[in-house]
Amino acid sequence: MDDLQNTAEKIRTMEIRGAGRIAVAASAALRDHARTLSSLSIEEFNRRIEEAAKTLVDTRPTAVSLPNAVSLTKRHSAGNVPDAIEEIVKNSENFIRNAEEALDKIGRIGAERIRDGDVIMTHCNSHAAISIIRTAFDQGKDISVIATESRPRRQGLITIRELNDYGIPTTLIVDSAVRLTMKEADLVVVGADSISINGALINKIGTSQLALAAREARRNMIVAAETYKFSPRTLLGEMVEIEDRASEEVIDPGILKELPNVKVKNPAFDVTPAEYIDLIITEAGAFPPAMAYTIIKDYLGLELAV
Ligand code: RI2
Repeated sequence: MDDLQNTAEKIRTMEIRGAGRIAVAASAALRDHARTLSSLSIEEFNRRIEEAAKTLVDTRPTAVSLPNAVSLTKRHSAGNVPDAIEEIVKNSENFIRNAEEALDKIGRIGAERIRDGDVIMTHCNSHAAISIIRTAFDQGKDISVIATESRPRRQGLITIRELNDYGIPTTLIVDSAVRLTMKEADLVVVGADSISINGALINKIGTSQLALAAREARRNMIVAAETYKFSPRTLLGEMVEIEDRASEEVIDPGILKELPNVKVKNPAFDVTPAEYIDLIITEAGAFPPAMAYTIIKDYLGLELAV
């Protein structure tokens, strides 16, 4: 297996996961792949780059960070291969640097919303959400976190480990305890896999139940999302596809075999309507979800939609 296929496989199996991490890994894989194609004609080079881009994008369908990263990395205007490689390498370096800086900026901007004494509920494992929590903690705010387990892959266990290592007091709950526990939280901070033109959030399955419970308990629902997690394709009316994953993630295949009348449904993401979201923290500032169109237009460029 070559390096590109290897990265694609790691994204597909979720060895590399998290909307931001898969975007950075895909951009780096495309950059390295481009470097191996230096002996080709420009036509063949372009064809192979398109092929590689498709291999990466096809690994997981929901997080728009992946196609956005690949599109921003692969575009070049060169008429020869050395210049094309140079442009692609530069694109990738820019993308990866901006992605890293975005996480810090989101942390700083988001921490403004966290008050001393706040209890923050979070879901799954989001580097952007954790950046906010960690920055608030580093500022000396006395905060604590309620983290969901996030079945079926239990990424909540990654979150509690990270928070523990930073020294942030954390309580783990099962996903079904969200509503009961919401009254103990002051606000919710989650990440994003995609944000559509109408400001809807597509994030780990169960996010919308946090949003419902937060609304009911009158708690703020805050989303931490780099601008490259906004979906230009939704401008054209395209829906964000919700990834259905294998039943083995939910139940032991041996047990399922004994139950011929049972099937398993394992959607990996859900949609939280814009009305349930109070604020989206990006590296460019804090926006209400109604500003999604402007963010796509100003920070991504409308040409990514086609
Ligand atoms: P960051 C993850 O998806 C979670 O849904 C998380 O909220 C989102 O990506 C954003 O994560 P998965 O890859 O980019 O675990 O903020 O399916 O790390």
